Amino acid sequence: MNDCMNDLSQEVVFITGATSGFGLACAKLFALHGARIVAAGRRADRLDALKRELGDGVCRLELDVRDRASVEQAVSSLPDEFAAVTVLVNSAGLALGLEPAQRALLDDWDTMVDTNCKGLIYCTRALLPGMVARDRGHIVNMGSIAGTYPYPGGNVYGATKAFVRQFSLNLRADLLGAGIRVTNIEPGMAETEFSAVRFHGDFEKAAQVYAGMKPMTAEDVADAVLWCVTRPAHVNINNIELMPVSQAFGPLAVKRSKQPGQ
Ligand code: NDP
Ligand code: 8X3
Repeated sequence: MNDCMNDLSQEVVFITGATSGFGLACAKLFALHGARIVAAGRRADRLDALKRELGDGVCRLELDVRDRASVEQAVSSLPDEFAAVTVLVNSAGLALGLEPAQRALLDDWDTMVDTNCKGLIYCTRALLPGMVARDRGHIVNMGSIAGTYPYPGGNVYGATKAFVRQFSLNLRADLLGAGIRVTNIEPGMAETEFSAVRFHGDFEKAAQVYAGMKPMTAEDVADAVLWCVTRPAHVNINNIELMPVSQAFGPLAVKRSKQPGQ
């Protein structure tokens, strides 16, 4: 990192999920601080809009992170000025459904594992050798409080985020001495397209999730990512857990029976 901690003009930041929510907010914030951005996502129109807004400092990458060959090809054919990626923000991800495990759709479970776990490791594995060769890099993974605290219907989504937390810690173990930092960000409720995606496009149901409370914004989370990346180079933020003030913990659930002892 530069002497002037918020001058990111030497950074190339590869962001997955840059078409919406946290990834989009990170793209705008890091660009504001002078970084070059590789913006990855599936929706071409969103990438075009971002490119129009941020200009030549953005390399648009139409990419499905679940497609391992495409990830490898995209990373190996980045234009010269974007090829030496210094920061990877793995934000692409999703929750699908809130049904109990016995009623959840297996296709939804597949999609969450393929995106949140496999997509994240494909991008990480593709970019790590370059970072190690240059002895410089920072991987920021988007976990979730759902990876730590269970809740009904969180089943596979929460499990994918527990994977992200442990993978992040294990990366640190492997990368000791390599000058690469790894951070896991664990947000609670933030209003993005997350709930609309979770409820398969039911916007009314999605809006109810945030009714009568003040969720975090994508910008709040991007601010935490920027803070981690702009710490002095010898400091690694392992984990950040952040929640809206209006979200907290409940007691453990107990099933009670009218017949004592059952
Ligand atoms: P959004 O739905 O707003 O953004 C999700 C992003 O992921 C989109 O840019 C989408 O792009 C991208 N994405 C999804 N699937 C793929 C894929 N197969 N290939 C490439 N990109 C993909 O949600 P958030 O910004 O809220 O979520 C970002 C991350 O943060 C996720 O990992 C989520 O689990 C996590 N999170 C969210 C919280 C919240 O309350 N919002 C809280 C805690 C964690 P496109 O569709 O264009 O491909
Ligand atoms: C999403 C956060 O609280 O909706 O990862 O599970 S929460």
